[in-house]
Amino acid sequence: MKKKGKIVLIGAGGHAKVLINLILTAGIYQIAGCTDKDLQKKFNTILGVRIIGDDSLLGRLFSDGVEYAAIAVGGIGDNHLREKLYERTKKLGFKFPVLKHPLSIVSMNVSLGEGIQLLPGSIIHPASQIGFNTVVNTNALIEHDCIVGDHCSLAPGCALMGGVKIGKYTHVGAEAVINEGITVGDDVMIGAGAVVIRDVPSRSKVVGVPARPIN
Ligand code: JB3
Repeated sequence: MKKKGKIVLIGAGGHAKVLINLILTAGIYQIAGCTDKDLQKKFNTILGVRIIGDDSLLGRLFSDGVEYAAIAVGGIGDNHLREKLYERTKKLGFKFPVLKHPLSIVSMNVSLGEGIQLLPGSIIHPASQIGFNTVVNTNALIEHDCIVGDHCSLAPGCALMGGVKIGKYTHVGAEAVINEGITVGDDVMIGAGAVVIRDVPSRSKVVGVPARPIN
């Protein structure tokens, strides 16, 4: 049997638990441990996985044969942190595999960037493209012909209808719905439960039904 590659998770909070569950359920990698910037957590375990120290250990881990990494910081409200961790870790040589829970569905002609995380119940329909390091959380739906940028987070239960376009770093809140053909810019925050019926400009926040801008 082929030996499983080793993966390190960067971050050891709630999102890390969800990823540990995904990786162990899929049986795809051996988890080498989690790093966390909070050194008080060092040597604790989460779901049986050891928190080995902070990110200064990553270079040594790579030299010791840990080839893969996953950004396990959820980044709610700050997807730039996910980007920073991704870029820094990539420079050390790590690869970021697509992490797909066995209960996530990826249809035909879908393009997935590296480091995408597909949590249980998420569905991506045909001809959609998802940029790298994006989280498609539990039960999120991406309909046909959508384009989602890099470093986005799509929260549980949100739905992007056909042909929606989303820029980089954007957060789509839980259970939010974005109607067919809408374009959402970069670095946008869409509140939980919002229903987006008009295009949303970059660096804005919208909430409510129908979704309206707030400061
Ligand atoms: O809403 C859902 C379903 N999930 C949320 C997820 C997407 O985002 C979840 O409920 C949380 O809101 C959030 O999960 P996350 O990011 O795991 O949050 P938290 O439980 O607060 O844990 C973040 C961990 O990352 C903390 O232990 C931080 O110390 C750690 N951290 C922050 N910056 C870092 C860094 N760890 C490392 N290694 N490096 C950093 O730079």
